[in-house]
Amino acid sequence: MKTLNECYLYGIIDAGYIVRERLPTITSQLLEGGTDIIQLRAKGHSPREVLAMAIEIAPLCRSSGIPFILNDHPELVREAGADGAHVGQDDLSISEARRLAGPGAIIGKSTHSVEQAIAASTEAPDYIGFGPIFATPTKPDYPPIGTEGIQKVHAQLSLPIFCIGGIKLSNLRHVLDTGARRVVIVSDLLLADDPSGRVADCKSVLNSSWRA
Ligand code: TZP
Ligand code: MG
Repeated sequence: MKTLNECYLYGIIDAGYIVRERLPTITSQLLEGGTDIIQLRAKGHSPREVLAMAIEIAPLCRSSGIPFILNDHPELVREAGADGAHVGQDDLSISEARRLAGPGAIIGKSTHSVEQAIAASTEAPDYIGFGPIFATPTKPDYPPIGTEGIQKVHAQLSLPIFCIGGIKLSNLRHVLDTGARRVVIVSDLLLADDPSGRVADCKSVLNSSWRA
């Protein structure tokens, strides 16, 4: 399986954007395009529904050698055949999520400011999300934090940092120029006419960018 260090494009399958029946298709499209890591984010769905969705996605990621992360629900990681869980600021602690997800699971955490990112790093997550960089309909209640903090978090922290929120093919180069190395992209991949092609285009921008 790809290590987190090798992951630059993180695709989230947000169930709010996808009709249920298309979950396996969109997963395959993201994988085909070259997404490095995938998360299932199904807000408002019951644990049973999340598990059922995850069980469809996990084997596809597994056979591509790509880590598969559940948003919330560390307790379902093993049963779903997932590789880890992602927790928010108001969710379980990293250590509690690790305990529930089991040995070797990847645990990531959302952060919404430089201060939160530094605080989160003391809990030793495997990676952090940092954003929303720009306003986004995918997470409408969170004020955008802009690109100013990006260089600072990268200077202060050595764990993988995925910038997130309103990032698209059209602004990806700009975000990388402000210091981002790794990104999460949700709606721009899921809503593209050709999700696999959009992933591939984003990957080539990421691959062509200079990295410290
Ligand atoms: N956390 C911060 S912004 C965000 C999440 C889950 C949503 C990002 O979605 P999009 O569509 O790429 O802006
Ligand atoms: Mg959460």
